[in-house]
Amino acid sequence: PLGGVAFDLDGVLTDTARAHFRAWKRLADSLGIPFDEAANEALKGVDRMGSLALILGDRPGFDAERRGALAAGKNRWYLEEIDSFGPSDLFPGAREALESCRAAGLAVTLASASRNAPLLLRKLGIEAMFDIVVDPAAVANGKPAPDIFLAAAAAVGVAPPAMLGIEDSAAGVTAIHAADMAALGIGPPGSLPDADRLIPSIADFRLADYAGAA
Ligand code: B16
Ligand code: MG
Repeated sequence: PLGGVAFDLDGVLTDTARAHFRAWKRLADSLGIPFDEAANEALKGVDRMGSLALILGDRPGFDAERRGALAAGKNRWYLEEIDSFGPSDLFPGAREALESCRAAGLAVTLASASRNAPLLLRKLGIEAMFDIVVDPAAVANGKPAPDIFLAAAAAVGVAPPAMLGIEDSAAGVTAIHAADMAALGIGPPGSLPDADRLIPSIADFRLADYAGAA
């Protein structure tokens, strides 16, 4: 039976995937590097420095110091994007999904690669709904490595095969499976082919569909 759920944040509970895209696009434009929504798919779920590395590719002239400055600049633009965020920026059904898991007695965890996740949870007004929020700075390897999902399971004492991971990114689905959890994908039909099940949005989440649940 299901013992816990590991939620991704960006693109699952709120539409920050757009905000991240716009901030990366601004950075790429400033460097004259082509970047579009298709290229952005590969960045979803990937941490800040890893995303920057994907954008820069093998272009020369970007040492660690310059990369740090570029990443900091992107984050300032991203913070501008989410400055006005509040509870109304939760995706429809996000709060209900969290509530249904809590009501069923499941461990509710957050497995977001974002270092801005605690700030965003406060803005969205859902920080109290999580039993634990994994600190991405404390795990060795980012998605698609399983570390953040394994850390979520360990923190609540649930065996990974009894966890359901929910993700909007290919890197995240790979990470969930590498952690030996079931993967629920959020995205349009045809996206995330490796997910065990795909629903268009968190509003379509029905806990009973994943049980042996609770
Ligand atoms: P930050 P998630 C990820 O969050 C985003 O999908 C990804 O686009 C972003 O680069 C990453 O967080 C790091 O975010 O720059 O705020 O630390 O999808 O894992 O919730
Ligand atoms: Mg995501």
